[in-house]
This record gives sequence, C-alpha cells and structure tokens, in this order.
Amino acid sequence: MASIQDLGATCLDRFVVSEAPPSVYYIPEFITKQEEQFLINQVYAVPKPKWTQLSHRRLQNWGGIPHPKGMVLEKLPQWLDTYSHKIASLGALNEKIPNHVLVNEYTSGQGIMPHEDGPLFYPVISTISLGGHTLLDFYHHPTTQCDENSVDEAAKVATPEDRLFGSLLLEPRSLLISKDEMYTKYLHGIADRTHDTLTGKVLNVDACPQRAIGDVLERKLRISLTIRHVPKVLKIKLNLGRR
Ligand SMILES: O=C(O)CCC(=O)C(=O)O
Repeated sequence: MASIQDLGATCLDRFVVSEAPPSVYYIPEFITKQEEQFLINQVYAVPKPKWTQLSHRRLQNWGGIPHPKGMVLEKLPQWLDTYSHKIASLGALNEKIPNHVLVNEYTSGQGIMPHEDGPLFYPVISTISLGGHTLLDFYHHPTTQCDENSVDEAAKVATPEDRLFGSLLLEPRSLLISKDEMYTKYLHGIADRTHDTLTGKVLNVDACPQRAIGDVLERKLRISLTIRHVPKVLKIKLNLGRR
C-alpha cells in the first residue's frame, strides 16, 4: 500500500482527529523505522555547540532565529529539508514550504510549559516524533475559557489542570499537524511525567494502533522535530570577512 508520503495532499483528510477542535491531523507511522533511525543519527551527529541546554530539555534551532523584523534565513540541512518538502506536499500549509525546525530532546520526566507559538510563524505546526511517545496537552487560554459574552473571572485563576481540555498521544514516527483554532486559540504543553495514562481526554486513541483507554505508557527519550514556516525573512547575504 502506498504511504501518505507518496500520496500527498489527496489523503490528509483521512487523518483528521474529529474529536479535537479544528484542525488536527494525526498520521501514525508517517516515517519508517529506518527513516527514524536515520533522523536520530543526524540529530546526534551535530557539533555539541548546536545544542542549547534549557532547564528541562535540550534543543537545536535550524533555519534562523525568528524575529518580528524578519528572520535571517539559514538554509536547512538536507536531512531536515527533505521532510520540510514532504510535509509541504501534503498541502496543509497552502503552498508554503517550512523553513524552520526546532529539534527538542526530552528525557523521561521532562516536558515543556503550556505556551502558544505566536505570530512569528505561519499558523501551522507539524511535528515528527522520534524514539518515544508523549502526550501533548491542550489548554484553554486563561482569558478565553468562557466564550461568548464575558470572560469568567474564575477562568482567569483556574489552574492549568482545570484548563486542560484534551491531549494527543504522539507515538514515535508519527506526524502531527495542528492549525486553525488549535493553533490560534489554545495553549499546548507537555507535562513533566515519567508515565502517561490514556484516559478519555486523549482525543486520538482510536487513531493509535494497539492503544486503548486505560493503557499506562512509560516515557522514554523522545526527540521531536517541530517543523514550521516563518513568513517574514530578511534576504541578507552574510559577508564572512571577504571584501
Ligand atoms: O515536542 C513537542 O512535540 C512540542 C514542542 C513545542 O511545543 C515547541 O517546540 O514549541
């Protein structure tokens, strides 16, 4: 059977997570085990200074530093550019080709605080997971939980747990694409945990082969490739000391 990588835009709709707000696409086994190992090898082949150590994870930034005045574009390495083009060919970014990749490495027990990706990016996030699974949690914004006419004061002070409305199980080799309201309206984050229990709040359990509500999954080392498009770029040619 042809994989989604070969079929392109024609079949993305088959992978929509209908239990989630618009729009989420979850594609299990987007890459093969060989591709996964190749990507892991590339991640660990980079020189040490390419890593930035944060208190709860390590990361690599590729493509440039997004900035309100424009990103000075750095060409993606071939191993990332290949997947940027494969994702573009699925049609989720309206002809845009992702030019920026964050590589995040989480050991078991590490996560990322709830946040939004903001206006520096074209509002589509694509994530390839390598090595281990995680649960990506989605939260109502502190000031928008109560819709329509008024913002409930209680919502502003609610704890993150109160504002959590659902999670997505991201298994190794999967691709997640989030856009529309899922990008603009909600925060996303990963809890600092060593085990995840699949509850009714996990919105894509049905799309995960061999998983069921009640399963407890032990976290392993996970690497994520967050692949996005930065629309505002500066076309500066770096003059490296030459006259
Ligand atoms: O690792 C992930 O899947 C999430 C990463 C993320 O939210 C980010 O880099 O902004």
